[in-house]
Amino acid sequence: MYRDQRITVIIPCLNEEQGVEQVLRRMPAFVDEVIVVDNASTDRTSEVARSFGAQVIREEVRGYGRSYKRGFSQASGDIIVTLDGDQSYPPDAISYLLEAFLHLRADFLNTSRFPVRDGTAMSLKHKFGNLVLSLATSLLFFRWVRDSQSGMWVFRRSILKEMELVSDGMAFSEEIKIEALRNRRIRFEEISIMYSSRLGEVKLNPWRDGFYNLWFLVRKRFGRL
Ligand SMILES: Nc1nc2c(ncn2[C@@H]2O[C@H](COP(=O)(O)OP(=O)(O)O)[C@@H](O)[C@H]2O)c(=O)[nH]1
Ligand SMILES: [Mg+2]
Repeated sequence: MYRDQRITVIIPCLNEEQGVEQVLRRMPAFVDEVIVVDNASTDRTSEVARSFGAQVIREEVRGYGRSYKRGFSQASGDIIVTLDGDQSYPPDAISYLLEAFLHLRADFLNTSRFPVRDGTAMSLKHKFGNLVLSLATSLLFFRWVRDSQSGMWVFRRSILKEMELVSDGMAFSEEIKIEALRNRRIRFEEISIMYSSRLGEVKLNPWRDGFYNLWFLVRKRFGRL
């Protein structure tokens, strides 16, 4: 519990046996429920996650968005916090994020990885792709978003029923933010975090996912989704 709110953390994992251990080791004690969605990993992700006390759900169909939707359906907390299973997002920032979330009376708090301070955390190509996608999101939806691709968010579970989340893939990250920021009943805020280099292998395919996400933004904006 954090200030009388029940906290659920959801971590989607595709072959993250190294990273998930470090993420779970650093999980604050006030977190009530940790759900690891194992996206049909072929390594020991599930065993490792279970041994560190997480509840593991296995999602057989691959996809980042698909894993999250599966995780949301199992969550019981008042507030949901998300992060990758690769140790790139800081579990020790959760208390600071919750404090900001409650203080700002936000319903959806996005985190921004920018400016990236750790020189090894993100390649120039990734920085450029993220800049283009965040700029496109801001222009298309008339709202300044610094990091439309960040994987760490804090939100009230109750707002999920107001959202129409169609993406099963990497575009899910921008989609959930768009659903939050264009809904007048949802208060959207953004705050900086420290982003570090991941453990294990990168799952993102920068060109394919980057262009797809840009195309997804346009379709989302002009009513095809
Ligand atoms: N790309 C991808 N990531 C997945 C999938 N299922 C779960 N994930 C997890 O989603 C997170 C994001 O992927 P990652 O490679 O870190 O992407 P990046 O953070 O955008 O560079 C990681 O924790 C992955 O293990 C999937 O089907 N595809
Ligand atoms: Mg990652």
